[in-house]
Amino acid sequence: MSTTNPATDVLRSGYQRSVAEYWNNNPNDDRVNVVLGEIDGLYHHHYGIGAIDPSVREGSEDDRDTRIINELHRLETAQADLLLDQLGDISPDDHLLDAGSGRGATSFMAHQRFGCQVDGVTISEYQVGFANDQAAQRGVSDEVRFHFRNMLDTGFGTATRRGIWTNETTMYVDLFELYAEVARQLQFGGRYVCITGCYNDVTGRSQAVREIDEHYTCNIHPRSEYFNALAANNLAPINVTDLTPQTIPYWELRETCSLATGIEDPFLRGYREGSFQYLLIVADRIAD
Ligand code: GPP
Ligand code: MG
Repeated sequence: MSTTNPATDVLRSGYQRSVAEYWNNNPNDDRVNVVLGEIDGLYHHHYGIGAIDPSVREGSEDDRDTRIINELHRLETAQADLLLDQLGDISPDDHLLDAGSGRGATSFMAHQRFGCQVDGVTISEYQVGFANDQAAQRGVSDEVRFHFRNMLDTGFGTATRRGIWTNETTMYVDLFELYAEVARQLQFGGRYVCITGCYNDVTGRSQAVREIDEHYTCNIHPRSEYFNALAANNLAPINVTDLTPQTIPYWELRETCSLATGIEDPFLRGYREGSFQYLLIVADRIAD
Protein backbone atom coordinates (compact mmCIF):
# COMPACT_ATOMS: atom_id res chain seq x y z
CA MET A 1 0.00 0.00 0.00
CA SER A 2 1.37 3.42 -0.84
CA THR A 3 1.66 6.00 1.92
CA THR A 4 0.92 9.70 1.47
CA ASN A 5 0.89 10.86 -2.11
CA PRO A 6 2.10 14.30 -3.04
CA ALA A 7 -0.56 16.32 -4.85
CA THR A 8 1.18 15.76 -8.18
CA ASP A 9 0.65 12.00 -7.82
CA VAL A 10 -3.01 12.31 -6.88
CA LEU A 11 -4.10 15.02 -9.33
CA ARG A 12 -3.03 13.81 -12.74
CA SER A 13 -4.70 16.18 -15.19
CA GLY A 14 -5.83 19.76 -15.48
CA TYR A 15 -9.41 18.52 -15.21
CA GLN A 16 -8.71 16.64 -11.95
CA ARG A 17 -7.03 19.76 -10.56
CA SER A 18 -10.11 21.82 -11.42
CA VAL A 19 -12.39 19.26 -9.72
CA ALA A 20 -10.20 19.32 -6.60
CA GLU A 21 -10.27 23.12 -6.67
CA TYR A 22 -14.07 23.03 -6.92
CA TRP A 23 -14.47 20.82 -3.84
CA ASN A 24 -11.75 22.64 -1.88
CA ASN A 25 -13.46 26.02 -2.37
CA ASN A 26 -17.06 25.21 -3.30
CA PRO A 27 -17.98 28.20 -5.48
CA ASN A 28 -21.70 27.48 -5.09
CA ASP A 29 -23.66 28.08 -1.93
CA ASP A 30 -22.50 25.30 0.42
CA ARG A 31 -24.96 26.19 3.21
CA VAL A 32 -27.36 23.55 1.87
CA ASN A 33 -24.76 20.95 2.88
CA VAL A 34 -23.41 22.55 6.05
CA VAL A 35 -26.72 23.54 7.64
CA LEU A 36 -28.22 20.08 6.96
CA GLY A 37 -25.04 18.42 8.28
CA GLU A 38 -25.21 20.38 11.53
CA ILE A 39 -28.55 18.72 12.33
CA ASP A 40 -26.90 15.47 13.46
CA GLY A 41 -23.28 15.57 12.25
CA LEU A 42 -23.84 13.64 9.01
CA TYR A 43 -22.61 15.97 6.25
CA HIS A 44 -23.94 14.52 3.00
CA HIS A 45 -22.93 15.42 -0.56
CA HIS A 46 -25.75 13.71 -2.35
CA TYR A 47 -29.48 14.15 -2.82
CA GLY A 48 -32.53 12.62 -1.18
CA ILE A 49 -35.16 9.98 -1.91
CA GLY A 50 -38.59 9.07 -0.61
CA ALA A 51 -41.99 10.57 0.09
CA ILE A 52 -42.31 13.90 1.90
CA ASP A 53 -43.96 13.85 5.31
CA PRO A 54 -47.10 15.98 4.63
CA SER A 55 -46.89 17.69 8.05
CA VAL A 56 -43.80 19.54 6.81
CA ARG A 57 -45.95 21.67 4.52
CA GLU A 58 -49.10 21.73 6.65
CA GLY A 59 -47.79 23.10 9.96
CA SER A 60 -47.28 26.70 11.05
CA GLU A 61 -45.48 29.04 8.70
CA ASP A 62 -43.10 30.38 11.39
CA ASP A 63 -40.90 27.30 11.46
CA ARG A 64 -41.79 25.80 8.08
CA ASP A 65 -38.30 26.41 6.69
CA THR A 66 -36.74 24.55 9.62
CA ARG A 67 -39.11 21.64 9.04
CA ILE A 68 -38.18 21.60 5.34
CA ILE A 69 -34.44 21.60 6.18
CA ASN A 70 -34.91 18.68 8.59
CA GLU A 71 -36.95 16.81 5.99
CA LEU A 72 -34.36 17.32 3.23
CA HIS A 73 -31.73 15.93 5.58
CA ARG A 74 -33.90 12.93 6.46
CA LEU A 75 -34.34 12.16 2.74
CA GLU A 76 -30.59 12.43 2.09
CA THR A 77 -29.90 10.02 4.95
CA ALA A 78 -32.55 7.67 3.50
CA GLN A 79 -30.65 7.74 0.18
CA ALA A 80 -27.43 6.61 1.90
CA ASP A 81 -29.35 3.92 3.80
CA LEU A 82 -30.75 2.58 0.52
CA LEU A 83 -27.24 2.46 -0.93
CA LEU A 84 -25.90 0.57 2.12
CA ASP A 85 -28.86 -1.86 1.99
CA GLN A 86 -27.44 -3.11 -1.33
CA LEU A 87 -24.04 -4.17 0.02
CA GLY A 88 -25.30 -7.56 1.23
CA ASP A 89 -23.82 -9.35 4.23
CA ILE A 90 -20.84 -7.40 5.52
CA SER A 91 -19.02 -8.69 8.59
CA PRO A 92 -16.91 -6.67 11.06
CA ASP A 93 -13.78 -8.24 9.50
CA ASP A 94 -14.56 -6.90 6.02
CA HIS A 95 -13.10 -3.77 4.46
CA LEU A 96 -15.17 -1.27 2.48
CA LEU A 97 -14.18 1.59 0.18
CA ASP A 98 -16.08 4.84 -0.34
CA ALA A 99 -14.85 6.14 -3.72
CA GLY A 100 -15.34 9.90 -3.61
CA SER A 101 -16.08 10.18 0.10
CA GLY A 102 -16.93 13.88 0.43
CA ARG A 103 -17.36 14.96 4.04
CA GLY A 104 -17.65 11.31 5.08
CA ALA A 105 -21.30 10.72 5.98
CA THR A 106 -21.90 7.53 3.98
CA SER A 107 -18.68 6.02 5.40
CA PHE A 108 -19.75 6.78 8.98
CA MET A 109 -23.17 5.26 8.36
CA ALA A 110 -21.51 2.13 6.89
CA HIS A 111 -19.25 1.74 9.90
CA GLN A 112 -22.17 2.21 12.28
CA ARG A 113 -24.18 -0.42 10.45
CA PHE A 114 -21.54 -3.10 9.80
CA GLY A 115 -18.86 -2.39 12.43
CA CYS A 116 -16.13 -2.87 9.82
CA GLN A 117 -13.19 -0.84 8.54
CA VAL A 118 -14.07 1.81 5.97
CA ASP A 119 -11.66 3.83 3.85
CA GLY A 120 -12.77 6.91 1.96
CA VAL A 121 -10.81 8.52 -0.85
CA THR A 122 -11.26 12.00 -2.28
CA ILE A 123 -9.10 14.35 -4.33
CA SER A 124 -10.17 17.30 -2.17
CA GLU A 125 -7.68 17.89 0.66
CA TYR A 126 -10.30 20.04 2.36
CA GLN A 127 -12.73 17.12 2.41
CA VAL A 128 -10.08 14.70 3.71
CA GLY A 129 -9.37 17.07 6.61
CA PHE A 130 -13.05 17.67 7.35
CA ALA A 131 -13.97 13.99 7.30
CA ASN A 132 -10.98 12.91 9.42
CA ASP A 133 -11.89 15.59 11.99
CA GLN A 134 -15.39 14.13 12.03
CA ALA A 135 -13.94 10.64 12.55
CA ALA A 136 -11.90 11.92 15.52
CA GLN A 137 -14.96 13.62 17.03
CA ARG A 138 -16.87 10.37 16.67
CA GLY A 139 -14.02 8.36 18.21
CA VAL A 140 -13.74 6.10 15.13
CA SER A 141 -10.41 7.29 13.64
CA ASP A 142 -8.98 3.76 13.80
CA GLU A 143 -11.88 2.32 11.84
CA VAL A 144 -12.97 5.01 9.40
CA ARG A 145 -10.13 6.73 7.57
CA PHE A 146 -10.13 9.30 4.81
CA HIS A 147 -7.26 9.63 2.35
CA PHE A 148 -6.09 12.15 -0.22
CA ARG A 149 -6.09 9.65 -3.05
CA ASN A 150 -7.51 9.25 -6.51
CA MET A 151 -10.34 6.72 -6.95
CA LEU A 152 -8.78 5.78 -10.30
CA ASP A 153 -5.59 4.61 -8.57
CA THR A 154 -6.13 4.27 -4.82
CA GLY A 155 -2.96 2.42 -3.84
CA PHE A 156 -5.04 -0.12 -1.86
CA GLY A 157 -4.31 -3.81 -2.30
CA THR A 158 -5.77 -6.09 -4.96
CA ALA A 159 -8.82 -8.17 -3.87
CA THR A 160 -8.89 -6.54 -0.43
CA ARG A 161 -12.44 -5.13 -0.46
CA ARG A 162 -15.78 -6.84 0.19
CA GLY A 163 -17.69 -3.77 -0.99
CA ILE A 164 -17.08 -0.52 -2.84
CA TRP A 165 -19.53 2.28 -3.55
CA THR A 166 -19.70 5.54 -5.46
CA ASN A 167 -22.38 7.88 -4.15
CA GLU A 168 -22.85 10.50 -6.89
CA THR A 169 -19.18 10.70 -7.80
CA THR A 170 -18.87 8.83 -11.11
CA MET A 171 -19.62 11.95 -13.17
CA TYR A 172 -16.09 13.11 -12.41
CA VAL A 173 -14.21 10.16 -13.91
CA ASP A 174 -13.84 7.90 -16.92
CA LEU A 175 -16.01 4.87 -16.14
CA PHE A 176 -13.76 2.33 -17.84
CA GLU A 177 -10.79 3.47 -15.77
CA LEU A 178 -12.88 3.57 -12.60
CA TYR A 179 -14.36 0.10 -13.00
CA ALA A 180 -10.97 -1.42 -13.77
CA GLU A 181 -9.80 -0.05 -10.41
CA VAL A 182 -13.00 -1.14 -8.62
CA ALA A 183 -12.69 -4.67 -10.03
CA ARG A 184 -9.02 -4.84 -9.05
CA GLN A 185 -9.78 -4.07 -5.41
CA LEU A 186 -12.91 -6.22 -5.02
CA GLN A 187 -12.73 -9.81 -3.84
CA PHE A 188 -14.41 -12.42 -6.01
CA GLY A 189 -18.14 -12.07 -5.18
CA GLY A 190 -17.57 -8.62 -3.70
CA ARG A 191 -20.17 -5.98 -4.40
CA TYR A 192 -20.14 -2.60 -6.09
CA VAL A 193 -22.99 -0.12 -5.47
CA CYS A 194 -23.50 3.08 -7.44
CA ILE A 195 -26.03 5.86 -7.16
CA THR A 196 -25.66 8.37 -9.96
CA GLY A 197 -27.33 10.86 -12.25
CA CYS A 198 -26.98 9.86 -15.89
CA TYR A 199 -28.37 11.17 -19.13
CA ASN A 200 -30.83 9.17 -21.17
CA ASP A 201 -29.28 7.83 -24.41
CA VAL A 202 -32.74 7.89 -25.94
CA THR A 203 -33.14 11.67 -25.58
CA GLY A 204 -29.47 12.67 -25.81
CA ARG A 205 -27.63 15.23 -23.68
CA SER A 206 -30.16 17.96 -22.93
CA GLN A 207 -29.80 21.60 -21.97
CA ALA A 208 -30.74 20.67 -18.38
CA VAL A 209 -27.89 18.14 -18.24
CA ARG A 210 -25.46 20.72 -19.63
CA GLU A 211 -26.50 23.18 -16.91
CA ILE A 212 -25.94 20.57 -14.18
CA ASP A 213 -22.47 19.74 -15.61
CA GLU A 214 -21.53 23.39 -15.64
CA HIS A 215 -22.76 23.98 -12.09
CA TYR A 216 -20.71 21.13 -10.55
CA THR A 217 -17.75 21.05 -13.01
CA CYS A 218 -18.72 17.49 -13.89
CA ASN A 219 -19.37 15.39 -16.99
CA ILE A 220 -22.60 13.38 -16.70
CA HIS A 221 -22.33 10.09 -18.59
CA PRO A 222 -25.00 8.45 -20.72
CA ARG A 223 -26.81 5.54 -19.04
CA SER A 224 -25.37 3.01 -21.52
CA GLU A 225 -21.80 3.85 -20.57
CA TYR A 226 -22.28 2.42 -17.07
CA PHE A 227 -23.26 -0.99 -18.39
CA ASN A 228 -20.58 -1.06 -21.08
CA ALA A 229 -17.89 -0.19 -18.54
CA LEU A 230 -19.18 -2.70 -15.94
CA ALA A 231 -19.30 -5.50 -18.52
CA ALA A 232 -15.77 -4.68 -19.68
CA ASN A 233 -14.48 -5.09 -16.11
CA ASN A 234 -16.02 -8.32 -14.77
CA LEU A 235 -18.76 -6.53 -12.85
CA ALA A 236 -22.16 -8.18 -13.38
CA PRO A 237 -25.28 -6.14 -12.48
CA ILE A 238 -27.71 -7.80 -10.06
CA ASN A 239 -30.05 -4.84 -9.49
CA VAL A 240 -30.74 -1.71 -11.49
CA THR A 241 -33.41 0.72 -10.28
CA ASP A 242 -34.52 4.00 -11.79
CA LEU A 243 -34.77 6.18 -8.66
CA THR A 244 -36.03 9.21 -10.60
CA PRO A 245 -39.63 9.02 -9.29
CA GLN A 246 -38.27 8.67 -5.74
CA THR A 247 -36.01 11.72 -5.94
CA ILE A 248 -38.38 14.21 -7.59
CA PRO A 249 -40.20 14.99 -4.27
CA TYR A 250 -36.83 15.91 -2.71
CA TRP A 251 -36.18 18.44 -5.48
CA GLU A 252 -39.70 19.84 -5.31
CA LEU A 253 -39.26 20.40 -1.58
CA ARG A 254 -35.74 21.77 -1.95
CA GLU A 255 -37.02 24.35 -4.45
CA THR A 256 -39.20 25.83 -1.68
CA CYS A 257 -36.38 25.94 0.92
CA SER A 258 -34.43 29.08 1.90
CA LEU A 259 -31.25 27.08 1.17
CA ALA A 260 -32.12 26.40 -2.51
CA THR A 261 -29.06 27.02 -4.70
CA GLY A 262 -30.66 27.55 -8.10
CA ILE A 263 -29.74 24.10 -9.46
CA GLU A 264 -33.19 22.78 -8.51
CA ASP A 265 -34.78 23.95 -11.77
CA PRO A 266 -32.40 22.06 -14.14
CA PHE A 267 -32.74 18.89 -12.03
CA LEU A 268 -36.55 19.05 -12.08
CA ARG A 269 -36.63 19.91 -15.79
CA GLY A 270 -34.26 17.06 -16.69
CA TYR A 271 -36.10 14.52 -14.54
CA ARG A 272 -39.57 15.57 -15.71
CA GLU A 273 -38.69 15.60 -19.42
CA GLY A 274 -36.90 12.24 -19.09
CA SER A 275 -33.49 13.42 -20.28
CA PHE A 276 -31.84 12.94 -16.88
CA GLN A 277 -32.21 9.88 -14.66
CA TYR A 278 -31.28 9.04 -11.08
CA LEU A 279 -30.02 5.47 -11.11
CA LEU A 280 -29.07 2.78 -8.60
CA ILE A 281 -26.77 0.09 -9.96
CA VAL A 282 -25.63 -2.94 -7.95
CA ALA A 283 -23.05 -5.32 -9.41
CA ASP A 284 -21.03 -8.33 -8.29
CA ARG A 285 -17.37 -8.93 -9.00
CA ILE A 286 -17.27 -12.08 -11.12
CA ALA A 287 -14.27 -14.11 -12.24
CA ASP A 288 -11.84 -12.74 -14.85
C1 GPP B 1 -23.01 16.54 -4.81
O1 GPP B 1 -24.02 16.97 -4.04
C2 GPP B 1 -23.26 16.67 -6.23
C3 GPP B 1 -22.44 16.09 -7.11
C4 GPP B 1 -21.35 15.23 -6.71
C5 GPP B 1 -22.44 16.35 -8.55
C6 GPP B 1 -23.57 16.08 -9.41
C7 GPP B 1 -24.44 14.93 -9.10
C8 GPP B 1 -25.29 14.44 -10.01
C9 GPP B 1 -26.26 13.34 -9.63
C10 GPP B 1 -25.32 14.92 -11.39
P1 GPP B 1 -23.92 18.24 -3.10
O2 GPP B 1 -24.70 17.87 -1.89
O3 GPP B 1 -22.54 18.72 -2.88
O4 GPP B 1 -24.71 19.30 -3.98
P2 GPP B 1 -25.55 20.55 -3.44
O5 GPP B 1 -24.55 21.52 -2.88
O6 GPP B 1 -26.27 21.08 -4.66
O7 GPP B 1 -26.48 20.03 -2.40
MG1 MG C 1 -26.25 18.72 -0.92
